Amino acid sequence: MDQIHYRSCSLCEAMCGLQIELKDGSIQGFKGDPEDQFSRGHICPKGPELKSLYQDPDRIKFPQKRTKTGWETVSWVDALSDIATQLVKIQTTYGNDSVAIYNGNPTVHNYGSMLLGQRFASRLKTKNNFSATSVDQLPHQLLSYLMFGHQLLVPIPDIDHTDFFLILGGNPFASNGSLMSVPDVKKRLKAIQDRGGKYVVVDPRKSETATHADEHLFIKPGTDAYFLLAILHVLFEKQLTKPNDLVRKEDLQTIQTVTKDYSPVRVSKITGVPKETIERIAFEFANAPSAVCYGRVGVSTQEFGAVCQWLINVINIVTGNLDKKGGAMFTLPAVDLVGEGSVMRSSPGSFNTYQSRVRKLPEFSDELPVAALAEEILTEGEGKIRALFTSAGNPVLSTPNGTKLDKALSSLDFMVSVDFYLNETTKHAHYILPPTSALEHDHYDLIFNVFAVRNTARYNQPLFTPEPGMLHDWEIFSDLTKRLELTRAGKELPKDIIKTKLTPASIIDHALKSGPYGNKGPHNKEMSLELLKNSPHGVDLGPLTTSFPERLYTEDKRIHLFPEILKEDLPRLNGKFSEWEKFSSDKSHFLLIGRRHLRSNNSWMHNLPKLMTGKARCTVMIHPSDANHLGIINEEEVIVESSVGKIQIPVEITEELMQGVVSIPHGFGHNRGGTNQKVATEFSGVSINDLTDDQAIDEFSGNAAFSGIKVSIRKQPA
Ligand SMILES: Nc1nc2c(c(=O)[nH]1)N[C@H]1C(S)=C(S)[C@@H](COP(=O)(O)OP(=O)(O)OC[C@H]3O[C@@H](n4cnc5c(=O)[nH]c(N)nc54)[C@H](O)[C@@H]3O)O[C@H]1N2
Ligand SMILES: Nc1nc2c(c(=O)[nH]1)N[C@H]1C(S)=C(S)[C@@H](COP(=O)(O)OP(=O)(O)OC[C@H]3O[C@@H](n4cnc5c(=O)[nH]c(N)nc54)[C@H](O)[C@@H]3O)O[C@H]1N2
Ligand code: SF4
Ligand SMILES: [Mo]
Repeated sequence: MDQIHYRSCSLCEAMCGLQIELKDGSIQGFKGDPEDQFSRGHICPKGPELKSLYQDPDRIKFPQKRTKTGWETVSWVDALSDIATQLVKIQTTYGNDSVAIYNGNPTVHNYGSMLLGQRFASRLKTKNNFSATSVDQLPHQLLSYLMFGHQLLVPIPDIDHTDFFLILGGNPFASNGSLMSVPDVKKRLKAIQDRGGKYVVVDPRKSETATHADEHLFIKPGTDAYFLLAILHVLFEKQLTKPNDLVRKEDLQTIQTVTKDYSPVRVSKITGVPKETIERIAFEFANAPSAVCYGRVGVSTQEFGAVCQWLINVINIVTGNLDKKGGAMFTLPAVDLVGEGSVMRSSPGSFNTYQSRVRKLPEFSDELPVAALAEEILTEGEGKIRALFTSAGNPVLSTPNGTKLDKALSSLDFMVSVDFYLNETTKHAHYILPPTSALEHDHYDLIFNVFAVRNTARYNQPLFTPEPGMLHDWEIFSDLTKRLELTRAGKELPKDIIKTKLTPASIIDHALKSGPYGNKGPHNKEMSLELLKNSPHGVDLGPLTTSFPERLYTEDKRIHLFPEILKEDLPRLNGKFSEWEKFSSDKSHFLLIGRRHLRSNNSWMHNLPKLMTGKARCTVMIHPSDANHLGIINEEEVIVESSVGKIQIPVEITEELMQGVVSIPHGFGHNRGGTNQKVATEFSGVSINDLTDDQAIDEFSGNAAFSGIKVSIRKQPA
């Protein structure tokens, strides 16, 4: 029987609509859903591979227990009961913080895992709560919390209406956009040009996005904060700023004073961006009918990640482009995680209310920076982490100094991983609890609708029924939460999976109805789960609209243009500038940056054969003149060494790279043994995070600083 199934892809942030053709229950065709008004038929090569993921012979479906003789399949009830017992025992003996949690990136793409996983985490009551946030977008959320009063009030580029788009450290051609859910980004960027606008990319590499931009500016990795300060310097100097009633005059004056030191002349010397270019960009930005500055991974994960996000917000605000059509705007999603009074309002945030034990790194929103995880396991003393619970993450490959974490994980008393692969991280677990894959469960995008360039809502049912006895992420967490409570209370543990009435779908149904577009909400509209079930292509809720001051959640209802606490970071910023002034790139040291590829997804889609064809991807890119100087040729294997480790990797000579800079993608390194991902192992590559340093962080926010790691490159001994 022929049938068509519609769903939203959950692999990256773009939320493309998929149209899946079935014949007799098996997938015959996969394409973009042309009727999805948000993605308009767009799809990338990863979307169809949801099928390969579903069919992957290496995918684990039932609980695995590590024994002396290898992995053994065990029953859910035995596994879950033992886990609850062990966790309670360890916490009773060593305190709550002795059990740590790490949540990886796919958690935020899986609403069931998010909703019920958070409940489980809250029951564990541990301060040692880590996630991929602190190797990614932490600075954005921190600055939204400090400036606008809520960590999820993240300004989103109004790409469909802007006239001038300034992109720093983002490569949406490869990533399909981030903190800017934007399917079909190529067409949307092209449309800016077609309507007479322009987009400019600031990046140490002439990326795919930069290649198509109106202008690309090479910048020395890690110096973006100074570039942004110089832009502001010009804006103030040339009186190009616009008033904003929500901003305090004193803040504006203090910022103006700070920027005085960072003239384009001084800044050009350390960033590599010519003085005239900085001046011109500032003019063009300020004079465009609408403009937006946006910084992503390349500027979030650097030594001044927080300062960068602050300055980006300041530039948008003082040029009159915040909360304005064509500028940086805020979403109003159908499930509102931000609005006061919303049933699903998430915590506005918190900062530095406690610190990590060893290095005293700051907490953000009840989480500690993951760069501290390894040392918290390895450092003896009270409060040491003895057990770890990971879900949907692979921190051995994704966090700085993976080698150290690898070692740390092997020393744990107890570890549990919720994941369907035996990978570089989960191989250390005592239990692997596998959830269903995307096509086997329902989907609502709780998080990426908060970051989307249009307001939309979409709910899709599962395509396939899981094999009998498989569990969804949320079912695993739901049972385990209850089992933990029963164990603590000294009660007998049930011999069946503990089912509850509270399902992810029931939770969002309530939120949809009482949300901004629901019948119990402020505007009495029709939004509900039922409506979404009857709208397989999703519901378009229109373009982003202005929302301040109503949706501004600072206590005084004003924008905190210069958060008091951030002033403490200025001496460090000044100090580093002087260091940069002295820094001269000798030819033996390079600044290392990362990159993404359209057909990869962090560390975990390397086991899907169709995505691994083509040219080798895990290479070190280097400029021809640098390669020449080192006497190395294309495809030659070289040794790249940093202060923490060294790897061997083939060379890819390309003029895309700025001189003195080299680039290696993250997520590779499937050669560690003990895993079971046959395709990934065949294309193993090496891990850039065996070079990145867990001590290299943005000291203010605690976020990892991946951009601009100092490395040396040399030929292999003959
Ligand atoms: N295909 C694919 N898509 C993905 C992912 C994936 O792995 N593959 N991952 C997803 C995830 S988790 C995320 S967070 C997003 C990230 O989405 P993006 O932020 O768009 O990520 P990247 O493609 O890594 O782009 C980062 C860019 O920053 C540049 N860069 C590095 N250092 C610096 C610097 O110091 N200054 C400046 N100005 N630029 C710098 C790099 O050269 C690179 O071009 O992508 C998501 N989408
Ligand atoms: N050097 C360097 N390092 C980086 C980055 C960089 O740019 N440079 N980028 C960083 C960024 S932005 C991010 S987000 C992190 C990502 O880092 P992580 O989140 O730690 O790692 P992923 O590679 O995304 O691993 C995801 C894991 O989740 C599993 N998984 C997939 N779907 C599901 C699901 O539905 N449920 C469950 N339970 N498991 C699932 C996969 O099998 C895989 O094991 O990496 C960071 N690391
Ligand atoms: S761009 Fe992202 S959401 Fe769209 S099909 Fe590709 S992976 Fe899926
Ligand atoms: Mo990410």
